Amino acid sequence: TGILSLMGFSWAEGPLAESDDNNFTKLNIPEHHPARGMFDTFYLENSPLLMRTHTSPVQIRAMETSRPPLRIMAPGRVFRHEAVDATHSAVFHQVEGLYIDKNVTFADLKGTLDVFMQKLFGAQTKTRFRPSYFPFTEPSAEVDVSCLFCAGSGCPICKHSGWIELLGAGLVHPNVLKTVDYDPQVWSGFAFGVGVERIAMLRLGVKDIRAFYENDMRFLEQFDENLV
Ligand code: 2U9
Repeated sequence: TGILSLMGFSWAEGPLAESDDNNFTKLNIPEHHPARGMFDTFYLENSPLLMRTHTSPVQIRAMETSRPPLRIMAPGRVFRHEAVDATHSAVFHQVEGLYIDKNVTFADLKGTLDVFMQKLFGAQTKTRFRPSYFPFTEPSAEVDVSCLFCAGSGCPICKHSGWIELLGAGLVHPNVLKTVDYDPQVWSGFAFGVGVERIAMLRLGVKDIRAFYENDMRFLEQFDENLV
């Protein structure tokens, strides 16, 4: 978040229990749409709310309460009802970024993520964008970074591909802009998301995401707090 803040993104937060509207419908994921299956959602009992599956509702709230241009990051805890293993936790953290202005293009997204990743992992870091699908972005991409352990030449950590999958990103879908009353003919934007534990595991060499949540002080105390 320090890097994003230097790049002009301001910090935004929101509630962990969210409305279906803010978590799904306004992000171009209508009720009964199969894309809802991408997110394994915890629904609350005796309440219409759900546990947010991403921090995107924070940006929806920000867009509803301010006029563009907008440049915000949304760091925070998210919830997915899924099987827990070494690389999956039902509770984890994301940082999402959102930039809305006139004439924002995919080139702006690529430049921003290039610099973000270079400042995070080192100046030699390269990015690779692969086509993907998210309901709230069009076009959408999965973003790989060159392997920080072998600099792209191939090693067990990148499974000899030279690349590590790290981010999701894309241009904000016109339907999302319309929902918050931003004219898609005037405004465009990009958004991206990244898992915080995933970055920490790569940088610190942690092999099991569950270690972050077991509160073993011997594990927690071994890290320099300025690194994460
Ligand atoms: C608005 C519009 C669009 C945020 C985005 C992703 C792609 C993404 C994953 C990365 C790893 C979640 O933690 S993870 O599993 N995120 O792939 N997130 S675009 O798009 C937005 C957000 C807000 C209003």
